[in-house]
Amino acid sequence: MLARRAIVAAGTAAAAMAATRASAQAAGAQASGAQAPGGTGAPARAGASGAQPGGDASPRPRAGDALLVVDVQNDFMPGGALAVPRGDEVVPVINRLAQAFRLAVLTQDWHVPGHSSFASSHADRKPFDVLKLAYGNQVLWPDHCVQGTEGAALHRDLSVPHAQLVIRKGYNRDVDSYSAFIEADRRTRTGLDAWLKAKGVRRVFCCGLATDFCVAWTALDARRLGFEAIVVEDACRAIDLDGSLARAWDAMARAGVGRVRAAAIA
Ligand code: VGL
Ligand code: ZN
Repeated sequence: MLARRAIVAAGTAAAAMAATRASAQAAGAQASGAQAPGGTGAPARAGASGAQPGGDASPRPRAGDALLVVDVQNDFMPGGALAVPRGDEVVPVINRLAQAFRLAVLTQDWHVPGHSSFASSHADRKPFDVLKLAYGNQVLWPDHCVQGTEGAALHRDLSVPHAQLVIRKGYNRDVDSYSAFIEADRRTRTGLDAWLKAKGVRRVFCCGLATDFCVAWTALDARRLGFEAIVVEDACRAIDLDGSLARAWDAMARAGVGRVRAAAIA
């Protein structure tokens, strides 16, 4: 069932192929060994770890807040190409939550065919192997979220009609991007940081799929870039293999990422 591999440097684990129950992926470690949530490599320090800078700690949405809805896409749903267990359960929670936010951003994992994060793009490799690419270790996934496909589409019941921005990421063939802010090369920006700052956003609430990959990387980068960040835990679902979820939460706690339940917000 689980393909488990020792990974150098970053707590890479395995993702749950729900459909096939085949296996899995790593612990929120991203491609580069540099800073995985809970990775064993030397994590880059988040910009301001520890206390939330400024502001009160209330999770009630206020001016300067935005909701980031990460990768609520068909391929991450049960039966999808890279299924997250119970991933569909986040949809009604997010729909309700989103109504409490004036600013909302959606993200989509948005890979070109033949993307370097796909096992199928490499000879003699299979999903959940780890391969060293130019920027570091990359977990190899089943093909997923290919641009324009049904698998890359947002879940049909996701309802955030007032979302002002959709950030698509992972479209550079040779660079993956779990984070909605910075690609796996740890240099290329998606533009989300500047957009949020132009809108006066100081605090982001993160939800979606998967807690221990794209949500965690997004929240950690938000901290690195100077935002307060809070993950809405019951509006996320995880891959959670080999303790990857616990490691992700640990990394987020150390970086000053808050954690709340949706009921505390709306
Ligand atoms: C994700 C693995 C590969 C995610 C995206 O959205 O968490 N995980 N691509
Ligand atoms: Zn992907």
